[in-house]
Amino acid sequence: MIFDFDMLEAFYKQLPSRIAKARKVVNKPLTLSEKILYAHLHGEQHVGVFNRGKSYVNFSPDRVAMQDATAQMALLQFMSAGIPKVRVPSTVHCDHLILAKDGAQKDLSDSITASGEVFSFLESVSNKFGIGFWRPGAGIIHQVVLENYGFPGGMMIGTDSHTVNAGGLGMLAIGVGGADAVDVMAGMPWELKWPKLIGIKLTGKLGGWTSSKDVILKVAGILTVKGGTGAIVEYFGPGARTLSCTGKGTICNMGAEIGATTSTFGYDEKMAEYLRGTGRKAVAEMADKVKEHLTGDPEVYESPEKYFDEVFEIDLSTLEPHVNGPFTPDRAIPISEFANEVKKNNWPQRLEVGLIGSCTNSSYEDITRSASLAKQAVDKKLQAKAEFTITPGSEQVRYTVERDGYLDVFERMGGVVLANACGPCIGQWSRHTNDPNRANSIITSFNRNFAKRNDGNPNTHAFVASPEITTAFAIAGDLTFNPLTDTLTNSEGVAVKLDEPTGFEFPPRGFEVKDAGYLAPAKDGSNVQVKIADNSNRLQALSPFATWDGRNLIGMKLLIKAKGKCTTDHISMAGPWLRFRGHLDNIANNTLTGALNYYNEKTDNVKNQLTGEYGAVPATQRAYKAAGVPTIVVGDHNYGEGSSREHAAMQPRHLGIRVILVKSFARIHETNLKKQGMLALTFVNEGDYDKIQEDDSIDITDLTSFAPDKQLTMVFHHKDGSKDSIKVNHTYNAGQIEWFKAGSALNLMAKQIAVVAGSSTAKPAAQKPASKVASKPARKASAKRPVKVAKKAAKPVAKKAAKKAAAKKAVKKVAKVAKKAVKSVKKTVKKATKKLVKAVKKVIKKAAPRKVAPKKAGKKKK
Ligand code: MIC
Ligand code: SF4
Repeated sequence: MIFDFDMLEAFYKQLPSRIAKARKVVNKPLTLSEKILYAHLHGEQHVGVFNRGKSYVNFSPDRVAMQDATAQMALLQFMSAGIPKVRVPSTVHCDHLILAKDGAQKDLSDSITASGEVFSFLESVSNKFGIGFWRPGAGIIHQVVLENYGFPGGMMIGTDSHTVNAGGLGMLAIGVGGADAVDVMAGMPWELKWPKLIGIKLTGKLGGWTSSKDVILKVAGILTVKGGTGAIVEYFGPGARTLSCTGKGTICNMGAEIGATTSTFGYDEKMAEYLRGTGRKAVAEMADKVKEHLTGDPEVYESPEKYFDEVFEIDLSTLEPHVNGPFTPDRAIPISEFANEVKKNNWPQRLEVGLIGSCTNSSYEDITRSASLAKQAVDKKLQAKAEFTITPGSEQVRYTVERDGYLDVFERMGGVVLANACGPCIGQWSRHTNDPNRANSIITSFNRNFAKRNDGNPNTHAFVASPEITTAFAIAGDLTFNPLTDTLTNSEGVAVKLDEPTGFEFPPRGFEVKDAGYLAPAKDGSNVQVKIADNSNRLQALSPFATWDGRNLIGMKLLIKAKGKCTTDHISMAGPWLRFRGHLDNIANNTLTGALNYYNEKTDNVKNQLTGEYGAVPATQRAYKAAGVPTIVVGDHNYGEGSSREHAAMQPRHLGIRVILVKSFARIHETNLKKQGMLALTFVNEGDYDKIQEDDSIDITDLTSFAPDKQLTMVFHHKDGSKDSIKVNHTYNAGQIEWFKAGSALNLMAKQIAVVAGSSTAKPAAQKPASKVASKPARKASAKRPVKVAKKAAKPVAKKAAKKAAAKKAVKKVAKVAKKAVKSVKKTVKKATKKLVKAVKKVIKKAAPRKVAPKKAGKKKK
């Protein structure tokens, strides 16, 4: 099935002319990323030469995707914007709220019971507002998007950082917070800083044990967790064309771990093959017709250093499999050095669990290559020494691999097949362990491995590798095993070696699925009721955040100075807390509980300056809030790295924290803070981080002149009476400063919508003279036209009346005709008034600061 075909057709039709227009302005060869960016400029955005890393530019993405854990907040915000239907194709996917415990079927039904309230909320909101709904069990958002919605050259946003997965189909797919999704669903422009461009040239061809995952594991090692910040990574070169479409998806997916805005590949035969293989032959045909616009210009790839800000080259033929970790995804270790590293660092050598799947690595290719190892284990009489789990990415993949016998192979090796969902990847894992703090090792084919992420245990050493390497390690149960060179002893005491994995990019018998798990929304959702129970502890309607009072911030207390890594998992932990993602006040009770307090090196233990006592972060902050004392959080580099979850910005806002001051921010988190009306500031001199003391009172003394490109001044008043005054940077543009002033971007949007709706739904002519609000020309035209028409209609009536003046009958007739004429005049006047009201509405809409252009879902309008 092809969704939103009209939108796709219109997009490919207009693509050549849009790119031609950009070429005229830019006047140099274009990268693929630039082509897609220019092709998606918002209708009111001028086409210019934009400054990479500096210019804020408005775009019109083609679609929006939301997963259950972030969709709750996104949709609660959308509901309060007062718009009847989404204006671009949008979907919701239920995948994060499914707890992995006993295996697919039981886990799924238990989770539906446990989170039923949230799933039915999401289902009814989707139904009401025209959003496609993918039920629990349908699959992980990014796999479902790749299989159904991704299209070469497209631009989409999603409320999940791994939305970038769709780069595997040549899209620019970008992870955002819910408030950004609300903008796009409301038909408003979506703002992004024009990104920098990193080019990665791939040569050679993968072979043996190496897979696509190793490309991104290697890249993560090169660029580190912040090396991609503010940049698009564009892969090209002969090696790129040898990678399967889903393999490309894997590479783009884990690009979130280097902080990249997104990653992408040029359209090629592998993508066309994937489109055809997933029932979208017509999309491949449309893309084929404009294929020169769906990849970078030849000149760019011939001399990439002239067109990209940074260029790297990786030879796939010599690339080794890698294992990254523990605790950070950018600690990249080639397999040949891994055993030594394990010993040298004293990491727990025994592997307890191997987990394959997740949105990153759960394609047919991944599963069949891993299954080839599982089959060898069974055939060679090896039983897996570690626990082993498999999470298929979608019901389509699960159904097909089951049909083709692969799940059975895993089970024979001792593996447990989990539901098609995020499960252990996001800490939704009821791990079978008796000590939740025991040091131990696990290895996954997922993408993140921050402390506590998978099982809540801070001493779990989580490593990330390809599904093949993960499977081999699960069989061996030992991290010093190198599957490329070492042997294992089987149940008969014979030393056996695993052969290189083999698999299929596509199912030889094609994909199949009985029920993919999709629910289309109602055509007219106006009568659909969305209910939130008053006493719900899972869902809570949002109240608007307070507007700025126009004054400087004086006397703020330091809530916490976070030391080292402070990811969104540290700010708003997932796992068991996922259940409160729709209830701001409840989830606020986990705020910053994972952050390390600089002063005592403890987590969730900070000084309350009002009492001098130490306590949990959320409780301390609530005490400040109750006392009406504003607070500030100070942090290190890449603050807010990781997830797109806007809870990490909304919770501090809800609890009364006013400022986040750090050495640097991760992109999505910085935007989320701005959107929620917080002040996101960075040190001009990083060394000033050391000047802040635990008992400080802190002021911002020039907030009243908050302006773009103008530093702010902060004063730290220390306990001993001394003080430090420092300068801090911000990246707010004029529009974003308005968000701050209004209390949040949503407040501003609601205000603008109310202005438009308030004026345009005002009663026409009779009750409120339209002429009062209409522009001058409209008023003139409308005033004259009815009179003219009335005169015209009355003329013949007067003639007839004069001729038959003698006859009573005639008089009667005249009266009748005259009456008719008057009626017709009245009708004409009514029509004219209607027209006038329409014109007035148009005028009001134009006059509103931000246009809310009606856009039909499924149709792209530029
Ligand atoms: C993740 O991988 O961390 C998540 C869970 O998918 C998040 C979204 C979330 O926090 O809900 C992400 O990557 O954006
Ligand atoms: Fe789900 Fe994990 Fe992918 Fe996030 S990274 S979307 S939690 S599978």
